[in-house]
Amino acid sequence: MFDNLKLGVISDSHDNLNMIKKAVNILNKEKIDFLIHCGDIISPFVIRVFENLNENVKNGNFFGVFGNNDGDLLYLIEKLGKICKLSSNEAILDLAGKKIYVSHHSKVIKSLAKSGEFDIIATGHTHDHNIKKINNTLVINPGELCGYLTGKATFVIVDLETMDARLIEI
Ligand SMILES: [Mn+2]
Repeated sequence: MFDNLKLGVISDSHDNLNMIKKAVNILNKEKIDFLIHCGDIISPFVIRVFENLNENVKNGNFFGVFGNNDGDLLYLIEKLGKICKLSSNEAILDLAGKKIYVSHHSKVIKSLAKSGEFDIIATGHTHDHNIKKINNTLVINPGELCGYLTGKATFVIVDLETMDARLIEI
């Protein structure tokens, strides 16, 4: 049986290696095909844990944008950049025929969703998870992987065929 393609969406991991490790284990078990990090990665040393992602994901299917707290851009690009395609403010992706917009934070998400240009819009920053549909656009904030502010470490897995988005709490 052929499995539908799956997209993992994570954000605001803020160096919590323990939670990143748990998330990577779940993402590997779920056999995700693509992974997006919506920013606030912080230290380049997180590569140690992210490099345990399934080969398929870390060989060209891991994407990220910088958040407002990402300071060491040089080493993030040098270290994490080995397995993650990093963009500065925003990324526009085409994954399995789905158009995806990624930004750590934006004030025009609603307008962008209403434009109908994207199938998925993924953001972070607020640390609060939120999954909603605006017309035909799936708007996702996976919440905080670090769990520091809300006490809940969360992320999202999207089935790219059914466009069903599942919130996972670690
Ligand atoms: Mn943050």
